[in-house]
Amino acid sequence: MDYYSVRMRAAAGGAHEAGGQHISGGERLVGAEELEATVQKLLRRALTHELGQPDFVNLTVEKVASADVTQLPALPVTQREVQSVCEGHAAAVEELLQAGVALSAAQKAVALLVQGPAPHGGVMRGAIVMDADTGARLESDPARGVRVTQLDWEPRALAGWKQRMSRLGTAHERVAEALALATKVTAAADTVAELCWSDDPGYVGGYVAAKSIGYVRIPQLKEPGSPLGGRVFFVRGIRNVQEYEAALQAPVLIVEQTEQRGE
Ligand code: WAQ
Ligand code: MG
Ligand code: MG
Ligand code: MG
Repeated sequence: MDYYSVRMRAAAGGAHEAGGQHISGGERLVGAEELEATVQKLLRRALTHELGQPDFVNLTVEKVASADVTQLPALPVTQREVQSVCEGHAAAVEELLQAGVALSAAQKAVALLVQGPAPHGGVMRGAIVMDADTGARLESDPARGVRVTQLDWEPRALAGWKQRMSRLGTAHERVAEALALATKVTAAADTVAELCWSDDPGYVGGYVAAKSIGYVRIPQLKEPGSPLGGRVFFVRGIRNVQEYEAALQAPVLIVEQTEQRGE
C-alpha cells in the first residue's frame, strides 16, 4: 500500500515567502482512503484558525512508498503540575537540564519563545535548531526554521491511544499531534531534547521531550491570549542543518505507546 504525505501551511498578509504572518500548518501521512478527508480537514483548519483569516494556503500532496516508512513507538507521557507561567518555565528548564541541555541554552530557548522567535518577534513556521551546549541558533532561515513533515499515527494505534487518554478529557487531537512530532524529533540521532509551546492564543500548554525523559507535559507556559509560541530542537554533533532537517522529513508512522514512565 502507498501512503500520501499531505502538508498545509497558511499565512496572512501574503505567502510565507513574501513575508506573510504564519497562521497554521499541518502535516499528515495517510492511506489513499483517508486522502480526501485529510485535505479537507487541513483546509478547514487553515480557514478557521483562531489566529485569523489566511489569504494564502498551500496544500501539497505527495505519494510515499510504504517501503520507505519507518515505524516508531510513541514516547511515554507524563505531566508536571505547575501553578503559574513562571513555575512552568522553571519546570521546562529543569526537564531540559535533566535531558542534557546546558542551563544557558535552556534559559535562552525559553526567553526566545517568550519574546517571539522570528526576527521581528513574531512566530516562526518551523522550529529553532539550537546547539545544546552553546545555545547558538543553527537554522539557516530564522523566519522559517526547520519543519518536520511526513508523520502521522498509524490509525489503529491512534484509536487505542485516544481510548487510553480519554480520562484526561481534553485536547486529544492537539496532544496526539504534538506527541507524534516529539517522538519523531527525539528519535533523530543528533537530537538532545525538544521544547514546545503553542502559538494559539487559547492554548497555554506545552512540553519538553527527550528519549531519556519521554514527553513531559507542562500545562502553563504562557498567558492566555498570547499569540506567541514555538519549538526549539536542541542538538549535539550535527554535521549541517540540511542533513538534520532531511532526517526530520523522512516518512514515519507512530505505533503503540511504550509503558508509562513511573514517577
Ligand atoms: N515542524 C516544526 N515546527 C513546527 C511544526 C512542524 N511540523 N508545526 C509547528 N511548529 C512550530 C511552529 O513554530 C509553531 O509556531 C509552533 O511550533 C507551535 O505550533 O501535551 O499546538 O501547532 O498539551 O501551535 C503542545 C501540546 C501543542 C502540549 C503545541 O503547537 C500538550 C501546538 P502549534
Ligand atoms: Mg499549527
Ligand atoms: Mg501543529
Ligand atoms: Mg499554532
